[in-house]
Formats: sequence, C-alpha cells, structure tokens
Amino acid sequence: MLYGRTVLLRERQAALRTSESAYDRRRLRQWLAGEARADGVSRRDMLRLLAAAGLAGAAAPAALAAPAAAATAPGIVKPLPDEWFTVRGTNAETRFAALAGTGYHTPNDRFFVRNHTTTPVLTAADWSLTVWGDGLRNGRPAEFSLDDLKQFPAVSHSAFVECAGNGRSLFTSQQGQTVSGTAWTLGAIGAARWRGVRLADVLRRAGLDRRAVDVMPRGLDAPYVLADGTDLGRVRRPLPLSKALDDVLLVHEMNGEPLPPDHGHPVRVLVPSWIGIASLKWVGDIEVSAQPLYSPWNTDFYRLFGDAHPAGGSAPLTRQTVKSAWELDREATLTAGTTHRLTGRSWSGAGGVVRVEVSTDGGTTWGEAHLHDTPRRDGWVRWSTRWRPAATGPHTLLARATDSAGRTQPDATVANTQGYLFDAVVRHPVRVE
Ligand SMILES: Nc1nc2c(c(=O)[nH]1)N[C@H]1C(S)=C(S)[C@@H](COP(=O)(O)O)O[C@H]1N2
Ligand SMILES: [Mo]
Repeated sequence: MLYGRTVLLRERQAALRTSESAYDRRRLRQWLAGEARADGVSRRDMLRLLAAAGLAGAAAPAALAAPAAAATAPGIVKPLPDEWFTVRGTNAETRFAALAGTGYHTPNDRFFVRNHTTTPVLTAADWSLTVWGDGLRNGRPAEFSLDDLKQFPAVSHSAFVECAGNGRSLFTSQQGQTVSGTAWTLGAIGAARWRGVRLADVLRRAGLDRRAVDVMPRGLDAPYVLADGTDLGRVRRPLPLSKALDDVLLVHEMNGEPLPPDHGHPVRVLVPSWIGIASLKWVGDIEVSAQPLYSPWNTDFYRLFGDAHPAGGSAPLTRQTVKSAWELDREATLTAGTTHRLTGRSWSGAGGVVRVEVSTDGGTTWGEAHLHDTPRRDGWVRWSTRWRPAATGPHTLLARATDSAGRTQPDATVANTQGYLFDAVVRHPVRVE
C-alpha cells in the first residue's frame, strides 16, 4: 500500500515540476553554450546537472556532498528564551506552542532565525544597495541609500517566510529516513507584515534592460564556509526576472518596526510563497544578468536529490508546500475528562488554505477544524478544534490542510537526501493524564 502511494506521490510531484524542469534544461543548455555564468559552482557540479537533464553523456553523476553542520557560535542578536525557541546550531526554531494567542502575525521577538553564519550588525545610515550587471541598459551600477529606497511607492504585504527544510526531522522520526541539514520540527516559519518597495521599481530605475534574465541578490553576512574548508562565498541565489518583477519586495519594516538585526536589518528581499532562502537578508548588492546565473544555493542546495529524483537533482525549488502544525509541544500533557480548545495553523505556497481536517485518535476518525482566518495567498490560517479526551495515556493528533489550488497534505513525503519540502500529515504525540 505504501508502495502504491509512493508511486502516486512521485507522479504528482513530477507533474508539478515539469514546467520548472523545462526551464532548468533551457538554462543548462545556455551554460553549455557559454551563455550562462556559474561563479562559485564547480565544473563537476554543473556537469552533474547536465548529465541529469540528459544534456551531456560524458559526466558521471557525482555523489552529493552533504551541507556541513555549522560549528560556529549561534551569532543571533535577540534573546532566545527556552519557552519560545529551540536553538539548532546557528539557527533558532520557534516553538509552535509559543504562537498560541499571539495573533495572525508572529511577533518579531518570537520569529525563527535561520543564519548560515552570524547576524551582521549593520547601520542603516551607512548602508547602500548596489544594482549592477550586464542586464542594465547603461552598464553602470546604480546605488541606493535607504532614504533613496523610501522615495519609491511604499508597499505593505503580509507573508510567511518558511525555510525549505522546515519539518525536516519528520523525515526521520516519522518515515525512518536519513536526511542531512538542520533538524527542524515545524517551527522554521513565521508570518509578518512587511513594508518596503517593489524590486521591480528599483530595477527599472537602475536601467533594467530587455536582455536581463536573472537577478541575484547577495547578503552582507560573512561568506559561508563548509566543514571541509570550501568557501562558498556570500549567501546568494539567483531569482528569475519574471518572479523578481512580479511580487518581490525590498523590505525595511517587519510588523511596524525597522527590520531587526537577525531578520536582515536594514533591508532584506521578500519573495512571497517561495522557500526562505530566496528572501535574502542584509542585501548589499543585486546583480542583474543578461545570462542565467548559478550559485551553490540553486545547484548543490535547494533541489531534490535522492532515489525518487533525477540523478542530478530536481529543478531549483521555488514554492513552499502545504503544512499544518498544532500550537502544542510534542508530548504535551492534557487532562482527561475536560474539554480542551486546541489550536493550530496551516499554510501553503500555492494558495490560501481552505480546509483543515483534524483527528484526535491517530487518524481513525476525522472532523473539520474551525478556521479563524479567510484563506490568504502567501499566508496561513489559524484554526481550532474542541477535544474532550476520555481515556488517559498516549494519543496522536493529526491535522491535514487543503489549499485553494487543491493540494492536500499526503500521508508520506517522497524522501530527498537534504530533507526539503516535507508536507506529510504530522503525527503529533500528546499524553492524557
Ligand atoms: N544573507 C542571508 N540571507 C538569508 C539567509 C542567510 O543565512 N544569509 N538564510 C536564508 C534562509 S535559509 C531562510 S529560511 C531565511 C530565514 O529568515 P529569518 O531568519 O528572518 O527567519 O533567510 C534566508 N536569507
Ligand atoms: Mo532556509
């Protein structure tokens, strides 16, 4: 049964990724023809991608190097009290139980932090953004101070930022699979009201040329060095121009406050509905390129690798998947014989969540959760359900969301070696006493 389901899941994933794969192949062909740049990506890695896409016979697929566990000190500026966060290396995961009663937006002081290295403490007055590259008409870099940026029409947008690896530990705890990377449970997500300006406006002012195809924002945080000493350079990931001109913002406010240091002060990129790595923090420059660009963050990382995926990995990941989480600790204790109001949140990168089904008996029977927010693109919905546990002992809670695009959380997620895009229904253990 599990096998049949896995095949179906594979087909579904394959369908979702088909257009992205065609796009990826087109770009790889351009690289082969010397029309795309891949600074900081080894030739071997590019050849692996080409082989996987069926574009080069010569290259044997190479084994994937697992991302190194960061061995540095946390380097996070804000306090990380135990009741709100679980520290994981250089990162801090929000405890979902700490979101109960906080409202729609995640308070800045409870918002998860994902840092490749450490938070750089930058001063807004000394900061400027350089937009440069051969995708600009006049070929001259353009520079913008924060005050310059604020001259563009202001835009506010409510959106979640969620790490591609959110839920990664469930691949192991729920599916028995080995994956590499930060062992998040479900708290590598937060939703905020962001305020800033359209990247499209800034690019046009800088002299965007019709030949431009990719833009690559780069962070001012320290270069990312793997455990084996390989320096991957500053965090950067190309964004197709189509997305950059669509709904991407350069934001300087989060929930009505200047961006806090840990979340990108003074300016970060916000790429709604896409995986968190796209929402680059502490942006210092943006390359506008007339050729497709590659970085380790769209070649080695943030593609799906593994048995169920193409040998060189899937196309670069973009949209987030569907997930649900209870605002309860795992192994939380509940009292028997009393009615509890249990709460949670569900979200999706493909549209608003329109339905949440819940089970308090391990998946035998299901009911509808009560939704407290209207379905919103790029956002989540809060929900609640009442439960009066009769018997003491261990119980398993489940929640299954469906979004406006018709995507429902499956019973299992097809494995990938780096544990991205977990979307299966989570079995949440609680104890009734
Ligand atoms: N410059 C820079 N931008 C970055 C990162 C980083 O380490 N450096 N981490 C990325 C990742 S992987 C995620 S999930 C989000 C996390 O955003 P947050 O720390 O504000 O929650 O930021 C992204 N932007
Ligand atoms: Mo991430």
